[in-house]
Amino acid sequence: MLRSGTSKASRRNVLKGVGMATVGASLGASLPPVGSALAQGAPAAAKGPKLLEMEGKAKLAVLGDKPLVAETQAELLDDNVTPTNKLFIRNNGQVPDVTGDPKAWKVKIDGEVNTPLEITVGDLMSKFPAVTYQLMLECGGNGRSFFSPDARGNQWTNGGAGCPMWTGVRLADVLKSAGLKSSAVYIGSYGADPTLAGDTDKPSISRGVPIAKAMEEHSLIAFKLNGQDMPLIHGAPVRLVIPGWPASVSTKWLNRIWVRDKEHDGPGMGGFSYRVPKTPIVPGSKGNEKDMAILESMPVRSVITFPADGSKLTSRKLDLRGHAWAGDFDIKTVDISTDYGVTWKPAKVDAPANKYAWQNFSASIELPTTGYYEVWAKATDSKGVTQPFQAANWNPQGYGANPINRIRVLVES
Ligand SMILES: Nc1nc2c(c(=O)[nH]1)N[C@H]1C(S)=C(S)[C@@H](COP(=O)(O)O)O[C@H]1N2
Ligand SMILES: [Mo]
Repeated sequence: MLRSGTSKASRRNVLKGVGMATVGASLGASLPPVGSALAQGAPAAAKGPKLLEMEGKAKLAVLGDKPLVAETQAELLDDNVTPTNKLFIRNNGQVPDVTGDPKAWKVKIDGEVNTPLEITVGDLMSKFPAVTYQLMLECGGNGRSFFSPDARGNQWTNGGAGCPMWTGVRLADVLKSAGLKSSAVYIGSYGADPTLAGDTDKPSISRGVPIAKAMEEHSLIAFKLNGQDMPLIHGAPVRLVIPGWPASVSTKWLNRIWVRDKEHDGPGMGGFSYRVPKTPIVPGSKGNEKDMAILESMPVRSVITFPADGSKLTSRKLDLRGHAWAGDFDIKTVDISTDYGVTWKPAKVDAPANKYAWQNFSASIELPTTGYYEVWAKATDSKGVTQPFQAANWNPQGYGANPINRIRVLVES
């Protein structure tokens, strides 16, 4: 059977209101799901996903309990700067015990360096200049639910992403102070989180990036999130933030950076993990590990954050907005269609706050009649790469699904 690449969650969706300006009340859960094979709202379905109950966090959609994984519903991604309470959560193991003076926490820098260091957070803060940037954090599996057939893993819609403010020191400054040997080609990083089974002597995940990426000015050892001390769930007291690439390289609870003379080989670096096929494979097939390449830059993506999927509108005039981003690259254009992709109109796209920040887009559209519409958004990056109509380049663990974004609205007369 041929299936569309819509999210499983969205098929359960029904129209719902968000109670704002031109947006009326909910149509209610009594209506059958609207026939929108391609719509892809956040999984706020009739029954709905389990919602996160955690102090300091919004009611994010829980994708998994053990380990804890929660995504941000599209309408909760509306802020220009993602508030801490709305930032998605992705753990691979357990949350470590982080007690005692955060400034005494140690990060080891070893491997291909002239002077191995064991540096405290206090020294990191006092010896290196602090910088603050708005940086994308996006799970490598973001969009996975749009793959058909299903790919293994957490069924993210578009909410495994956020763009908060991060403060920290440049990873480059720290690596330079240890002195990189000419043999240094890659870093592998480690956090203090025990595995799901509770092991503390092996990492739950340990990924890394080539030295060139680590040395970029936006690659940080971060100690603040939105101006506050790093929350425990997001990696206290310090974490890596290496924007543009799968967030699995942004190690939380950072306690070691191993400078390598070859590609890092920790858990999460081999097999089908964070890898995509070099040449497209048959969807649903096993694939061959040898034909996979490490996913580096994340792909181009757009998300309409207002109105919410399933909104009931009281006017044909719709002021919509959202964000678009493209890994290591900028967004060139975002186009909007209200006729299933037959015609497109350009949205207004703002410049990013800094490199690696998402870009806001907005559009004022006039829907031709009352009734049911899908509103589609399609971003194109600075290389001219655009979002496909369906999740493309299927792969066993489901990375890089970035189909055009679709929401449903109903305009009442
Ligand atoms: N130590 C450690 N770091 C980690 C992880 C983890 O499980 N352990 N998960 C990674 C993955 S897969 C993602 S998507 C991001 C999620 O960061 P967040 O929970 O702060 O949103 O953290 C990354 N860093
Ligand atoms: Mo992730």
